[in-house]
Amino acid sequence: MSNAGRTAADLRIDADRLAARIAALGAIGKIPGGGVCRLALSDEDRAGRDLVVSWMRELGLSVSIDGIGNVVGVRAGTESGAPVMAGSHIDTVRTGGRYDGNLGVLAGLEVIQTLNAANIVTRRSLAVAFFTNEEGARFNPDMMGSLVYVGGLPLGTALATVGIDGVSVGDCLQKVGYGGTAPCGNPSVHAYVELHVEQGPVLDLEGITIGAVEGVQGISWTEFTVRGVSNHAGTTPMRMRHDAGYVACAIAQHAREIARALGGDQVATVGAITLAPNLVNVIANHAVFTVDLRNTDEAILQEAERRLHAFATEIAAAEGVTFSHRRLARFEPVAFDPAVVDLVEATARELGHSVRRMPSGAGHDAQMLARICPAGMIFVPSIGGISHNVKEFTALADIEAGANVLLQTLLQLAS
Ligand code: HGY
Ligand code: MN
Ligand code: MN
Repeated sequence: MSNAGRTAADLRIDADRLAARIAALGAIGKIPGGGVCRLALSDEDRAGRDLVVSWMRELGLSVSIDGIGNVVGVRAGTESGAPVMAGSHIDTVRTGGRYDGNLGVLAGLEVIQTLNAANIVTRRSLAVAFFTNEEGARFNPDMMGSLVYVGGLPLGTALATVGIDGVSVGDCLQKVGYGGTAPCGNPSVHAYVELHVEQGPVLDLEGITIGAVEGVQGISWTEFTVRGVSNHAGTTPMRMRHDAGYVACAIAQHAREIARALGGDQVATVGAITLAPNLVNVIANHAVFTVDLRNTDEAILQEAERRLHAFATEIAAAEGVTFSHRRLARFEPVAFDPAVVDLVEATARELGHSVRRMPSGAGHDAQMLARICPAGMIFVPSIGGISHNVKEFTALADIEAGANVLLQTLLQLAS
């Protein structure tokens, strides 16, 4: 497919070139089943960062790295001033797919390469960014890098954060060599658009190609620590037990009950749980587990949190154990800029794609950029709604459609 002689509005990305970059990045940290494990600031993350930065430089972008390791590549426009930015993340969860985050960054590079090949210079500068630790799976909260970028989390606090493996963000940044010197939040951003796989089942089930994302639901992550009394599993009468494992599992079961009772968009997940001493014949005296609650409605999300804590207090008292809890992440629902949502929807239509408006169930860097500039997102279908799973898959035709919507949306915003 050649863009020779085409006007900006007729430009199209090169899907095979984009697919090749997705495959090349997906080979770094690859795990059986076609997935990827590149936990934030791991050696695999560093290797992925090095590859993407090398592509940024090959495309002539001027690359800056800030104090939390966010990387921004800028392509100058004919006018000075804040760039229009495309971005996402390239860190993954432990059982990640090759599209979550990576697609938005690599599609941004594909847009740059398409414009370079067509010798088109936009009025506003363009930028492509990847933000540190979007996933929050190793270091809480998620969207950490973009939250620092928009001034929502002090850099020092982020650097001091200790991860699930006992090392700090700051130490890991130094180890991987991405503790940059650029001030956080530079450059300021004129508008931000993120292409991302939906990670849910809606577009695939409805046979729709593009999601014009209206906003992101609220997120509440809490870590509970329950302390009981370890004792012999065989000799201890039930009435004499103070079983931390039982209380943890009861709270996990109740989280599911809360989601069922509230219905609608309410979701609840206990994704991480560890018991001690974690032995078949010893009553657990220690349990640490996480509860992820989300809802598009802030008031209902607060009600879910209230019910969870009320139940935890009640069941702990009844079992004679104590518990403490700490907040790992808490973000209210975010609405994207209506003009950007309209633009994504109209652009998808103009390119002949089916499109629908929808919320995002997952958190994204776009929800942080929305604090400092008009922001929006473009979704493409996740087959079977599968994500955070090695079987995550999006068809190349949908990737091509999404990347072309990104190209034309960025051109509109930068012209
Ligand atoms: O948890 C999330 O929604 C995102 O994947 N960080
Ligand atoms: Mn993501
Ligand atoms: Mn993710």
